[in-house]
Amino acid sequence: MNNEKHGKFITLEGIEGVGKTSNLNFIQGLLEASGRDCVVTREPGGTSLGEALRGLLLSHSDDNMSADAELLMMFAARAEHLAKVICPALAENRTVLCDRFTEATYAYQGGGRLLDVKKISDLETWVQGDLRPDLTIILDAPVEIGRARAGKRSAPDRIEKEKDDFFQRVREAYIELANNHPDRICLIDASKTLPEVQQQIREKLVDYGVLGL
Ligand code: Z5A
Repeated sequence: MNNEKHGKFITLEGIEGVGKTSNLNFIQGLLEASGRDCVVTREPGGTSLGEALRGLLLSHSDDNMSADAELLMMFAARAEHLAKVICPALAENRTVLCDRFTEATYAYQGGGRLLDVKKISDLETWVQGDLRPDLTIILDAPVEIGRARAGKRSAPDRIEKEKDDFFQRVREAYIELANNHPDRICLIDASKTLPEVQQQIREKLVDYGVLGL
């Protein structure tokens, strides 16, 4: 893969219900006001093949899907997303704002499903080469807060139906990722009110050089 990139690649992560969707438009607004041309996308998804895979991954049509099949489908969707959307946009100097990316695989398939992290890092290298997000914002909140917020909406999908201990491991894996890569991954306290969360996000975008002061 040709990983020559010019635009900024920003990803938003966290357990369900922490506020990724609520904050995506806010971040897009800040970036566009600063003159960046944004592409907003999501994983799994972002292409017609990726959205079809998302449907298979999240629906209850195959509740007993093996963890390896789930992992490979996440990366199949990602390979298509990189080839058709992310890499072309970065090459055109656009800013890509993506709702979840590979850190979700480390958190959910590694932390949640307890898959060998080496399988994930091998696929990451194969599919992405040396491309990594310039900044990953992890919205962090206790599992009970995320689940209570998410629970106010629709019926749980195939992954959302997992138990609290699964999401506790997902949360811990996200915290570990932030601790291991402070140069490109930051944690936000998403248990606060929405305006307080957005203030923290604004500060991090400045700290990481995405926004001017
Ligand atoms: N997945 C995976 O396993 N491996 C991978 O590699 C990838 C993904 C890429 C995709 O779901 C699923 O795929 C996900 C991980 C897995 N499964 N799970 N769980 P998704 O990302 O599309 O959906 P989600 O994680 O389930 O997100 P969500 O439930 O839509 O949550 P959210 O976007 O973070 O939350 P929200 O919709 O913005 O907010 C939820 C509610 O809380 C809403 O009513 C808001 O008004 C409210 N809210 C938000 N912020 C606040 C604050 N600060 N205070 C009070 N209330 C708030």
